[in-house]
Amino acid sequence: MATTTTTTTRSRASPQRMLAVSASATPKTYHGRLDASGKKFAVVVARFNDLVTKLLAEGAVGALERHGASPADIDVVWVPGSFELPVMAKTMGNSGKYAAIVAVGAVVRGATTHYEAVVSGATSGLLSAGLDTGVPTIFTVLTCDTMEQALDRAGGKVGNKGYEGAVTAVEMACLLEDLRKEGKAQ
Ligand code: INI
Repeated sequence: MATTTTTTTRSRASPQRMLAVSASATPKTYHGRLDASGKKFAVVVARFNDLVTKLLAEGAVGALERHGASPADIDVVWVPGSFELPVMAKTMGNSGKYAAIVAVGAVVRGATTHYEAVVSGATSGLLSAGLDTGVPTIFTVLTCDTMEQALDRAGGKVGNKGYEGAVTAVEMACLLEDLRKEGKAQ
């Protein structure tokens, strides 16, 4: 059987040698821990459709506490409607006090003629708030056709999106904390 010893005779920078080096290295992989202890969170909630948003906010606070946040480290701030969520999230994010912000609202198509305006304002506004502040700003705004669909997602048969949003907030806060410790995020 033919054998080869070519790797020992190639120059140090040969593609084969580089392949061998990179094959032995492993990428450093980061996953957000789910540890909310010692971090401060804000839950900004729209009062419009508060039958739904109260349940979402309760789910969010429950998730933060379940993952170790102290109740004293959770601020719940009520604003009139989902359209007002971005400005509050942005200004609170800019305070530098919060590890993450959960923005909670419920926009129901049947309840408004300006559904699209409210949804697009909340969506792009919350995205900008997170990007501008660098504080994870979690989009927990239900956009539903009916109140029944909204209630299904606020502790009903489709779970509680407030709870899920808060878990996302904890994951992002932990990821950023870990990356910042290593100088890999600002
Ligand atoms: N705000 C909501 O959060 N959900 C809605 O369904 C809604 N509807 O139906 O109009 C709504 N409107 C109010 C809006 O968010 C503002 O508070 C208002 O336009 C004043 O800026």
